[in-house]
Formats: sequence, C-alpha cells, structure tokens
Amino acid sequence: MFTRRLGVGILVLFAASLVGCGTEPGTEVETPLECGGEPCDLPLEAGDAIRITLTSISCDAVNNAVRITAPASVAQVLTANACYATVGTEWNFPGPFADPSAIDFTIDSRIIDGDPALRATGTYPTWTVSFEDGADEDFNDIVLTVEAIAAAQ
Ligand SMILES: [Ca+2]
Ligand SMILES: [Ca+2]
Repeated sequence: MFTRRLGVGILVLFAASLVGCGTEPGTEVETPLECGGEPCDLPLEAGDAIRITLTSISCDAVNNAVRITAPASVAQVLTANACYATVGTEWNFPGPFADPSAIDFTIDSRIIDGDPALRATGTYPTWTVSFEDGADEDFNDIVLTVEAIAAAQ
C-alpha cells in the first residue's frame, strides 16, 4: 500500500515538471547582449571599422549561431555552429558604416538546463563578449574579442 501511494506521488511530480515554462531542454532561444545585467550594445565612432575574433570556445552543443545584428548594413550570421568553429577566426568589417552608432550581437542556441546569457565587458574600443550556454556558469562557452578600429588618419 505504501509503495503504491509513493508511486502515484512520483507520477504527479513528473507530470508537473512537464508543464514547465518555456525553458525545457531543447527549446530554441535567441539571447541578446547584456552589460552588467542590462541590455546593451557596443558604441562605435564615425569611421570606425570592426574586427571580431573568436578567442576561445568550450562547448559541445551543435548549431549555436553567432549573429552580428548591428550595424544593420553588416547584419549576418558569423558562424552557424560556433562550438565547432576554429579558434582565432576573424571577421573584419571595414567602415565607414551608413549607420555607425553601435555593434550588437545575439546568439541562437537551445536550452540545455538554465537560461543562456551573453555578456559584454570592457570599454571602447575593445570588448570581450562571453556566452554561457546554460549548462553551468563558467561563461567560457563562446568568447569573442570585439574591436572598434579608428580610421587611419
Ligand atoms: Ca558554460
Ligand atoms: Ca564551458
């Protein structure tokens, strides 16, 4: 009798966990850039060029896509499978841009455990952008160095 009641209790708990809130493993999520917990982008000055370097990766998920979303004229997917990209890969975008105000990124991934996060640290003209894919909190899963490069005088 005791065993049967326990079994029913476990079943109810299992059913409740299936009803969760959009963070089930496998759910696709687009993570925006944040600085100190607030949404942000990285300021550019008029005439600057942009260099982005894949500094390091430490993840196994497939199809994590790194997307530059601003300046709008260069918005594109930089890599569609970042965990398997080559460390040291550089993406260079010569300026000037028609819309030179800021650089922005998102990363598309799937929920592993917790919510992913994409953090920028640093100040103009060099930033580090670090992605936590949600499996732990090491913030080293995808690391980019982003540089604004002033036009030659
Ligand atoms: Ca991690
Ligand atoms: Ca990691």
